[in-house]
Amino acid sequence: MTRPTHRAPWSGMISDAADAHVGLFGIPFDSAVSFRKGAALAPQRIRSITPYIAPFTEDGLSLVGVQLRDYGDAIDDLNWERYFDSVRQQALTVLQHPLAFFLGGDHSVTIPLIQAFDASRTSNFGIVHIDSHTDLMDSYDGHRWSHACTQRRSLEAKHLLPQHLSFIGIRSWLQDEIDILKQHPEIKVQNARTVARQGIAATAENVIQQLQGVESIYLTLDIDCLDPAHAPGTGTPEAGGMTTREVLELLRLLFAALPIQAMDIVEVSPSLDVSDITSMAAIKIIYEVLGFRFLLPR
Ligand SMILES: [Mn+2]
Repeated sequence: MTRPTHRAPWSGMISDAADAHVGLFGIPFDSAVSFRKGAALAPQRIRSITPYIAPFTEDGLSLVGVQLRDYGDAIDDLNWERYFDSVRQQALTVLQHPLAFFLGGDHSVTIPLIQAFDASRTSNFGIVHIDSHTDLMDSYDGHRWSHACTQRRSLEAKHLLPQHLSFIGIRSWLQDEIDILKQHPEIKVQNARTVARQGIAATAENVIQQLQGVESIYLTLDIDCLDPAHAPGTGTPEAGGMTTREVLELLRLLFAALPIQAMDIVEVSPSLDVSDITSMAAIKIIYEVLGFRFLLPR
């Protein structure tokens, strides 16, 4: 009996090439959550499942030619500021690949990642934030780097204009978030109900129109954008979310039309998961995204 050749991390797509298609980096950090932990376990859990996933997209396109360089995980540091600083530094290397892919961790890890993205830009960039929350708090639980503050920190980035910030799937609010959006009506929010009523194609088209002309985009996907039925393993599940099918269709349309150069998936919490449903959803999304980015015409 021969073992399948993909029985290796990332289904054998691993490459040490400096110019590999994808640079991947894990940030196993969940000290910024407001409710339930476990997201720090996601990068290793996800990696450990990948040898059992065949390297094909759902359309049957082979991912064997896609080269993925895995930079491993950020090293623990009890000093939060120093930790985020080292994440920022390492992200600069990962961002040199055509697609940088980051695995959280809770959503606070997107703060240093977007700061690194900003630092490596010479022109304005856009952000697509797919989540049940806007994460627009100035501070939360007494901290400016909470996972509830991610996009508020992005608004401080040098190359991000508020009109280039796009939210999809929102269905939970805090008062300060509503207030900052009143100050910045140019920030676009398509909440979960809007998405359900108008459909995925219209949702994607609105984002594509909004980000027209922007030269690069960072897409952050909080797994709690999915309905808890599709992603039970997450710290702050919110009922009424998108299906995995809908998110895959949304990403397909966005990747086909927009210059997305970096993406993260955050808030997958293996210790809260059921039968790895949530980790498996993340892997499905990652593999399909590799196909959208490198195997489909743009
Ligand atoms: Mn979030």
